Amino acid sequence: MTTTTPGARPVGPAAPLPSRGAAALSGLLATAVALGIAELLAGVLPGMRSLVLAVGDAVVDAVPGWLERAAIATLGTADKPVLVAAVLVVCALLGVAVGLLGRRHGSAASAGVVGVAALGVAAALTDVRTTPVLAVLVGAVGALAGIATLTVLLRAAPRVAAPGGRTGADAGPADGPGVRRRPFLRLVVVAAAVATAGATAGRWLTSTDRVEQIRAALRIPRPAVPAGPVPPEADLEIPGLTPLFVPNEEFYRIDTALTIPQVDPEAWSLSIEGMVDSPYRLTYAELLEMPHLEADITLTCVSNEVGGGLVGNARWQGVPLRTLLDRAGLQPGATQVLGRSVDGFTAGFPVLTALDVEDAMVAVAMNGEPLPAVHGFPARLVVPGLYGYVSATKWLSSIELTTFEDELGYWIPRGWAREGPIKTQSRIDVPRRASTITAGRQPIAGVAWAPTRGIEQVEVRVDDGPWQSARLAAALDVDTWRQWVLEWDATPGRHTLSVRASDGTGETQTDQRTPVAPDGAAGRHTIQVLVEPA
Ligand SMILES: Nc1nc2c(c(=O)[nH]1)N[C@H]1C(S)=C(S)[C@@H](COP(=O)(O)O)O[C@H]1N2
Ligand SMILES: [Mo]
Repeated sequence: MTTTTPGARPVGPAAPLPSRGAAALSGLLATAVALGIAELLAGVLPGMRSLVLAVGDAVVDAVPGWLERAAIATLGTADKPVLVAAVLVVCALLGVAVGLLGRRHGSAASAGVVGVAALGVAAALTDVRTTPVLAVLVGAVGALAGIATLTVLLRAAPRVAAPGGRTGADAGPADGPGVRRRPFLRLVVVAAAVATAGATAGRWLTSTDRVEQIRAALRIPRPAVPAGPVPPEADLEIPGLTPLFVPNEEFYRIDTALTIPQVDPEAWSLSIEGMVDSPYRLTYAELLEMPHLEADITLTCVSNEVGGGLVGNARWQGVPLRTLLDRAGLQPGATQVLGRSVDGFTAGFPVLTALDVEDAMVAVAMNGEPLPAVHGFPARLVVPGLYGYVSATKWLSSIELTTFEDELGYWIPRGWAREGPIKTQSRIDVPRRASTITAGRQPIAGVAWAPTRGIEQVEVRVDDGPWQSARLAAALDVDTWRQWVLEWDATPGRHTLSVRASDGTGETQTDQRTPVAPDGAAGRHTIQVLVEPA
């Protein structure tokens, strides 16, 4: 037998091997050093991303649509940290395996380290933000650092006699307690420090601070076409009722991005391309200089359950989509407008909608400030009347004119409908579901939305009673949700409250419940409350 363990001492058969614990720890640290170095390089090099995040993104991309939906449903927005943690745990386990392998088979262990790095590189190569040469380079440097760490640690690791080897006083190089631990432990501390420092520095270098500073210093020009004034009767200001405009910090967030894309507006541009006569590019400065439109638009997610919180209303400002399309000159065959994000996400909707829906825009501001990073800085699409998954591309990098035969948006092959018009919906905010309130006069209040059609009527039913018309807050716009309230004389006992809205076409929400997939939940929000005697 020839010993190929990295750092194996030149001894004969059944030579003492690094102890299992020390070998496992060595492998773990070798992997950590490899990842730490890769993180550091990813932070320093433009055109390079974290290999860990690249693997996470690749997992998101690869899992079937139903699993992705289930993950979002059970974990909510915690799905992202959970995924990153899972990738790290798998790396740690692979590291331990490599370390144990290294006890006897050094070159196989080195190959294992290369394999772990190669997984990261393969994932990075599928990422549009990564320069391929850099990914390979970073993977190679990380792997070399990992192999070096493994070799040095295993060489210094405390040893035990190999099974079947010599034991007792005769055991030779097998270590007595405490004999060779100290140099090994010193190296362990060094390796852990290198890994931690690399990862921390890398993360810090890619941190949000820089783009956030640029964003904070921006001034968005006044819109050429401002939104109308907000009449005081448009917000009923009932405690517990969602405000007419949801503050940016509270606005729901849905996207596939593991980490929020940090886009430097100076380096960014938007291209209008595909089936157009004259494709062109706009810089951020050019986009700001064009005449802007301001509009109050309610945005919602197709994954919003009846009564759910994946809906919000904001004042958006940007360049009308029609202006941008007109300038490019649409070719007759073009039927789809496909927005593409800097991270590769896509969402598409019919050209007819783009031309018909007046307030569809490339937005640069949300509620009076530059788009927050999570909501798509520097620019995103907002199209009234369409669920976000087919329209509201954040971190927009291109608008491509194409057809539904040639290309489909990100979510369509994952089990969602090709077209996603928003269904008329209403939600009870007050009283809260399953809450206890006191008998007497109590408001039942909430919001209702049917973007592009408007809300004409909202009715509330208590138990099996008649449908009663709620009082509607003043309408801002057909694209904006409306608050509503019904004063209720609550009597002691358990009660069931239901709501239904009718849109501007006169159509009333169905009571037939459908799940969110494939084209959005239908059905009426119904809650139970307990009324206690006053
Ligand atoms: N780049 C990118 N844009 C995206 C998404 C995404 O995953 N990536 N998700 C879409 C979906 S499904 C919705 S509902 C809206 C949500 O926008 P918000 O996070 O600003 O509320 O963004 C849309 N735009
Ligand atoms: Mo969505």
